[in-house]
Amino acid sequence: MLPPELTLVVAATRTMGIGLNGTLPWTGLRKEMAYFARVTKRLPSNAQPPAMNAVIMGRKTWDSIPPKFRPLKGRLNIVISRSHAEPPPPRGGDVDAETEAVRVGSLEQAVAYLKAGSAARTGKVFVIGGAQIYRAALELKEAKRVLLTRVMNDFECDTFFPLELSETEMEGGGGGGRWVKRSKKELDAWTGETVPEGIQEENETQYEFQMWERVD
Ligand code: FOL
Repeated sequence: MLPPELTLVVAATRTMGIGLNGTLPWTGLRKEMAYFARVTKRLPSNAQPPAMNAVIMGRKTWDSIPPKFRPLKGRLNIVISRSHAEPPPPRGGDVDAETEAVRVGSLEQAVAYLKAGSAARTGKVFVIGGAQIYRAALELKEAKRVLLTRVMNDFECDTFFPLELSETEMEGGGGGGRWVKRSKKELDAWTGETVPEGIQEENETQYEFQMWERVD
């Protein structure tokens, strides 16, 4: 398999806040969470079951997911923690993705694990956080895209997405490269969905679904 493209999925405030005290800064964005679940599950058009998309996350993000939703169903869950220095057994080994997560020691190991598996078994590959894992992903050329839910309200945050994505100053940090916002049509085409356009409101919180891509 070729090195998989990585798509970062994140909901962030205007100051790129993503977390507070080990959890999301807001509650009750149910449709936003449903969007996350649908988009990360939906296979690309060139794949079919039993292929699954993969979600790569850090151990703290894994811990933040309510146990009843863990592992995220219908997706191959890969969890990164430094205490897992040993590479995992190859795919087709003893890992039951329906009941548990694959554990690896680094983002590079997660990517290597997917590369070693058969291409027929993996669809899209998503990086779902948190900040440390996003930062590592943004250092890699394979990180091509960010599905950003821009939350318009201010929430107290202690964890931030390590890349500036602002409509005015388009030079981002985090591993270099130039990031451009794609159109709603391009977002629909990539996700395979008709994504609601414009400002959404839920639980007195406003947000917008966006897609950004790195242009080299
Ligand atoms: N990206 C976006 N757009 N929104 C998020 O809330 C988000 N959250 C994370 C990463 N990227 C995101 C990390 N945090 C669940 C909980 C926390 C979490 C990620 C996922 C979770 O429980 N997901 C279930 C949905 C269950 C439900 O329907 O409420 C899932 O099946 O995906």
